[in-house]
Amino acid sequence: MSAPKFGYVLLLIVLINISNNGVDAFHKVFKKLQSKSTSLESVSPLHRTAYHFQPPRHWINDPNAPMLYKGVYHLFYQYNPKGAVWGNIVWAHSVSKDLINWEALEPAIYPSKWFDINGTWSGSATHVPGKGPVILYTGITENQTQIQNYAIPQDLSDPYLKTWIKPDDNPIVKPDNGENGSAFRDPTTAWFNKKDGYWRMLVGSKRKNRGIAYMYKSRDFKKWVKSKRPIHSRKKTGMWECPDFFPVSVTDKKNGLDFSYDGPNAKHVLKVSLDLTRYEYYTLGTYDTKKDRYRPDGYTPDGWDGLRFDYGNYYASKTFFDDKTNRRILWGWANESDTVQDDTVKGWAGIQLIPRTILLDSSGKQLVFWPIEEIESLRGKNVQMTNQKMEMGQRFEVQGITPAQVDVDVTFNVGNLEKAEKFDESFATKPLELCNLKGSNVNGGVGPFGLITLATSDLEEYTPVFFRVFKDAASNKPKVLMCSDAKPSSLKKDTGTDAKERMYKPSFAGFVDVGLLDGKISLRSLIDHSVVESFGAKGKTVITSRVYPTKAVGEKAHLFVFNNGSQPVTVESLNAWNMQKPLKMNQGAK
Ligand code: DQQ
Repeated sequence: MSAPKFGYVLLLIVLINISNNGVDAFHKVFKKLQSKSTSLESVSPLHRTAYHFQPPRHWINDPNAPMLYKGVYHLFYQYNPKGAVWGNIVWAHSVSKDLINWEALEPAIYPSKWFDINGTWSGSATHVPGKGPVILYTGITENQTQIQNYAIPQDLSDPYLKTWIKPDDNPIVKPDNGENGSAFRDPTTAWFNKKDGYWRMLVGSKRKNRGIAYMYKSRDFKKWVKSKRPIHSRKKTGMWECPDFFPVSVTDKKNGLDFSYDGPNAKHVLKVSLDLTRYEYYTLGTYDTKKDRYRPDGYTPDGWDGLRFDYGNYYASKTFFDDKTNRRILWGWANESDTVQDDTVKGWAGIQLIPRTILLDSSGKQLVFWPIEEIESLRGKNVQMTNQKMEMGQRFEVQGITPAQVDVDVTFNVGNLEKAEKFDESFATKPLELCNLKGSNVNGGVGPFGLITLATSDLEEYTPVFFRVFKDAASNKPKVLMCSDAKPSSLKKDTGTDAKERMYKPSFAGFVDVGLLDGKISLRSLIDHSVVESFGAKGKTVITSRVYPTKAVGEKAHLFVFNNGSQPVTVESLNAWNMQKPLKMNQGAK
């Protein structure tokens, strides 16, 4: 092959490799659409979620500065008040007493000063003793430089923190000569180091193609100085957006830890959101507070193949510590995978996924995630299934509920694993390729088995979420693959003209680290019209899909359990609940 041709093929491969999960590298700007407002009356209810966090209309992206203050939960989010695509971004602000019902307040932060006139982008909140909560956020300046600013509440006695002030001594951090002013954003919550009396926080960035989280230190939370070393960086990962850095307990299997925890029995988590792939990954490691160094444990890849909070449509996530219930709670954004044209027609785009608690898994090598228990207060009518044996090719319908809006939790028993297929090691870091090769209809030994969600009765449309079990000679353990496959989810014709504006119907996948010694594996899915959030093996592997069925809609949607493996699989127990709508979901948001 001649050199230029080879170069072209290489470029193509690179482009294919960095093809993202439905959103463009950074948010695509649709100039003509960004201020095309939708009146409340013309917002389309089709595919709108019932119990996920959404404003009544228009575009949302990253969750910002989640926190608990005087008994009130706060969630800010990147919001376009004028249209259903990214643009005109402000910090919308909502409050809640139960993380279920949300009241919209006035936007807390919006472009108005030289230091944020071209954008008020993502950031975090820190409780600073004596000052109350302080927000750090990215401002885009008059000359399009990304800098870090702070904002403080006007009235600390107001639990709703309605009004925020952006003092004139902003910014607190500007990019220096070595830093890239167009890739320098999303400050984390700060943590306090008692040993030296300094606060520290991180800012996401890149140098060439190396992802970087720079660290800054401050005594008074105003004057911030760059640390000699970034907390971490990684070649070939591109821009690191929305970093998050927090401790988890090794011994306490119930409670989370505060950001500033500096005691025994803790590991640290560094999560970054990769602008190039629009996936996130995290490492677990040791943070030496004296030397101020973070070292990943090295059990899992530090890069594109790393562990994920969620292997599906999940981005720009952020945690906070709830000191009332001692939980570390995670928020994450799911963009639409519908066409941009249809987003504008329906008048809304983006949801926040159900908040999840984070704990360290008993293996110490990964995290586990579980929907916050408050969500169970929305459970209504319940139906059950027990001891239902499924031979190869059988499926059973879960009847008596409205499957477009349910919480379903099932435990399967796969019996022995003799028939499990041999695992091909070349797929060890490629769960997605394996899933694409062996979908829900490709018969196997043990599996595929799982749930068929948002389906028509004849499976013209359906979104299967399933497991497939292999025998792994290398580890002598079962290798369990989990997939959530949107490919058959919709008959909708794609109207997108440009590939980036097309409807996106991907398969998502991750491995599940379970021994299956008792033959059991659980799967819980939160199904809400256009979203399926699935938790495998009690939250060891989580996958979120966005789907847009044309027929499997509302009352017409069905839910099944199925088995397409030659080994019979038993539904040991299944519970499904209709989910109610919260009473308040941001009515009146601007
Ligand atoms: N979204 C924000 C940025 C962030 C990106 C802008 C991640 O601050 O890097 O809306 O989705």
